Amino acid sequence: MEKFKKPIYVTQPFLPPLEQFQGYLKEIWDSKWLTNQGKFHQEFEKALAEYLGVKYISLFTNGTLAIITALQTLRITGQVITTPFSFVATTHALWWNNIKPVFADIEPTTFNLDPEKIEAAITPNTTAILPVHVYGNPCNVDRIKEIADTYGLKLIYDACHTFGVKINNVPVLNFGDLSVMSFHATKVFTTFEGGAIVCHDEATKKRIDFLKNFGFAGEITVVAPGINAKMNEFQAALGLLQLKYIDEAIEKRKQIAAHYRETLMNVSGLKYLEDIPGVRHCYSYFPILIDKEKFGKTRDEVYEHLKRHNIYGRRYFYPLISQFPAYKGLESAQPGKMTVAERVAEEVLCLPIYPDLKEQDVELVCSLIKSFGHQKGKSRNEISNRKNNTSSKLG
Ligand code: T4K
Repeated sequence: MEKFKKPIYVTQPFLPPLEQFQGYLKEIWDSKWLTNQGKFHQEFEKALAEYLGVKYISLFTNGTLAIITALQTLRITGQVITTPFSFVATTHALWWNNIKPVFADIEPTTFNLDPEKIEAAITPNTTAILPVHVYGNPCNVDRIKEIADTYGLKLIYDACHTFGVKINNVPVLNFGDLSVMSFHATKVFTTFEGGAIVCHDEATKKRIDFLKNFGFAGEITVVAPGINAKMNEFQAALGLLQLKYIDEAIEKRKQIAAHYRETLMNVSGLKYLEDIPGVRHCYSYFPILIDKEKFGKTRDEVYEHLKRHNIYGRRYFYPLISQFPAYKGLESAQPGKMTVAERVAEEVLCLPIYPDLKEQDVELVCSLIKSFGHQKGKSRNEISNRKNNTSSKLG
């Protein structure tokens, strides 16, 4: 098959019309106010809280500094239970706070921390739980809250994949003591780089705001050894503008996910996640699991095959964080302890998904995958017949 002329990456940022951003740039230029709680920072913070349906939010320069600061905010020490199946930044944030990560296994259905494994990992030194809503799919928030309450543990969610996600109309960000977001270029909602912490009371927001600004509580008052993690005016201006387009962007992602699901349906050896009833998803990633026996090829073979055709899927999250040199010596990281996470990390491949991805590109990715395995699954004709006969999910 002919190699695509233009590479297709796992993601591509969704950007508003440049002319519209230029208006914001002009204002920044004229005011000469570039950062430190500027006009756009204040406006964006307010508008974002409203959009997300949360009471208090503090903007950050990126998600990693936001997780580090979230742990500082609650003065977390000792041991924290977390998932090995995430981007390294989740665990690195613990390391930067001199906290010992304790890894627990994930659920086979959502790839999120398994509540029962959390409970089994609790020791007298455990102070908090740091789960991740992986790929934007909500954790079992009720059961995890029950465990945190029972054992008196703090609960910080890494919600870096979750933008606008709701469970039965309740924002997922409202669960836990704090939730941390990322607005990196590869995320559903981007401010170039960026992040935020969501909290539930004014006093906590105040502490977060001090900590992200070197600990300053006034011109000459420093209340804590804070860091510099402030979002600047360029990021905030882009955020303000992005809010106008985000619903449209998520809707397009939803259509792409539906298209993948229809086209890859019934391919032996391939699995994908379904939407969870009652959940408003944001479709940040489209992971598939490849069972090498049933599919006839390994995940890495499929990954390389797509690469040869200029399609760059990603093996998020392989290797597991627990397999990196900084963490692999930990007792909880030993091979064989997290069998679900180990299997998922070997089988997962995230396929390209972003609002501007074309229908024919989705078809091509799928047909390259299907023709590579030893079972072809449904043909395109079968699929288009199905689309004509049923109400299409693509609308
Ligand atoms: N917690 C979780 C669960 C996270 O996933 C992340 C970040 C964090 C915490 C930390 O949040 P931040 O501090 O980053 O705000 C990317 C991102 O850098 C990282 O933000 C993200 N998770 C992670 C899952 O993915 P890489 O190294 O895979 O990105 P990169 O540069 O290879 O980009 C992937 C593809 O995206 C490229 O092949 C092309 C496309 N791309 C990328 C960039 C940067 C673009 O089209 N435009 C761009 O500007 O880590």
